[in-house]
Amino acid sequence: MLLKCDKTIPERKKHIVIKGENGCGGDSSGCEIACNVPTTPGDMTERGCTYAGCRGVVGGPVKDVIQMTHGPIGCAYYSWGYRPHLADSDFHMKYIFVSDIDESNIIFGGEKKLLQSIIEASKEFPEAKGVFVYNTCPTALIGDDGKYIAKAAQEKIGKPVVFFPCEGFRGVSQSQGHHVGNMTIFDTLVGSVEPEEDYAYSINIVGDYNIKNDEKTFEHLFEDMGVNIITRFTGNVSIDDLKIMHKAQLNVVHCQRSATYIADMMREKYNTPSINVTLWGISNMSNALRDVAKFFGLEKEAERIINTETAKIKPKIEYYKKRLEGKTVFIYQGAPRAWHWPDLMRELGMEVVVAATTFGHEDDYDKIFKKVKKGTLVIDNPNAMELEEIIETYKPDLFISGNKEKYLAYKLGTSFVNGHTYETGPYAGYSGMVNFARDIDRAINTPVWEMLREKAWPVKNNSNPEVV
Ligand code: CFM
Repeated sequence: MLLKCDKTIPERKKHIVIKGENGCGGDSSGCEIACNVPTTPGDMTERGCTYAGCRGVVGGPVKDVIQMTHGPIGCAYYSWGYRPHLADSDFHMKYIFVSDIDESNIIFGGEKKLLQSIIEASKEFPEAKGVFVYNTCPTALIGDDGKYIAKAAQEKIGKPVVFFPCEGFRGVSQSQGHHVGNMTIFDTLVGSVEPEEDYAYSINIVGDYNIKNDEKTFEHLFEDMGVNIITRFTGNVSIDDLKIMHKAQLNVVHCQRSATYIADMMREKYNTPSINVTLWGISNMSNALRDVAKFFGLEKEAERIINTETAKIKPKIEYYKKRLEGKTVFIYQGAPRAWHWPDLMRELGMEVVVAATTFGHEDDYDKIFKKVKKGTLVIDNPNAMELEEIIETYKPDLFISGNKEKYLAYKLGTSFVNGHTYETGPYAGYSGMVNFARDIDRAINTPVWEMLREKAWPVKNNSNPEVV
């Protein structure tokens, strides 16, 4: 379908589908939506670039390496500090490193400057265990050989220097950057050391970035069950952990958009099996523990933990459910959270009426169509005008989205929860579910919205806003 604001971009029609209409069956059969394709020129997409997906999402959380951008200072500045992928140290969040390419380097080349930058940074921070170098559009376009420089720098400083060919223009969104990040880490680090220890009952958590300490909500549950976590890919992880990932007996894959690649590569090379899980929500967390337990024969332990943990949070969830029952939600996330979270909404008695992703692929939309009800609007890569029209038309009780959309929601008098960087968090696991419910309750039921809406709605319904 085409929204009113899209008259000048008819290409958007293929990206907007209502479940249950035009061949998109109620059982989700025949639901087709255009996705993971280039954005139409002129359409003000909210997508990020390949560099953003590689530097910001996959490589950036590694806590003990120098995170070096090879490019203009702006690329580095805007990749710094916006995503709370926390760790038990803050080196990776506190400092920003860039080769600072300028006009003269564009003309005469930036390779020397990159080499100098790596050497200088590693002298300044001798405690860093390596250097990750991320390529950007300009340095790729002028043909700098970053891979060669990384090799030369590695010999000079005696520590791993990993070059990520993640120049921004490489893909249609940040999703391509996830892929480059996975492939580079797999090719350069995984399996580069062979420790002798016993790795029985060991797993990797693949595709969790420890947003606002999400991992703290579920790591201890797996450990209580008798399972060791070797590597987190890549939240709160050391470069040393990435080197021994291949020792795990099972990959437990959480974000199935940004990290399935490495699990697939490990299956092929090391025969490491993997299972997909969702670590948000009560029944999802329980199923994740059950599935991992089944693999290791620890079913009894899993049931013990599930019973204790669910009993602990039950009264709180029931309290929030009473306050949230029947509320409608618009979820717009990068991709997987738009299909992970309808389950959570259901557990709180709420219903998703619109679901959108910035860079979802076909498999993400398949899952969304399976999880949402007939009549739900599903939209790919929405722009700000579309978001505004949707909020005004559907008037959801809650909009779950990110920093870019936060103030749009507030201006339209709509309750908002930040699903990317979290208001408070963490939101994963059992205890995180209580935080999530609390933040949703605060957002929806705070009296300030009623007062503001009285002022906001008349503006929205007035055909001549200047006179208001
Ligand atoms: Fe995976 Fe993510 Fe997401 Fe993602 Fe992201 Fe994120 Fe996200 Mo923001 S890795 S795809 S690129 S779950 S930063 S921690 S919240 S868009 S839905």
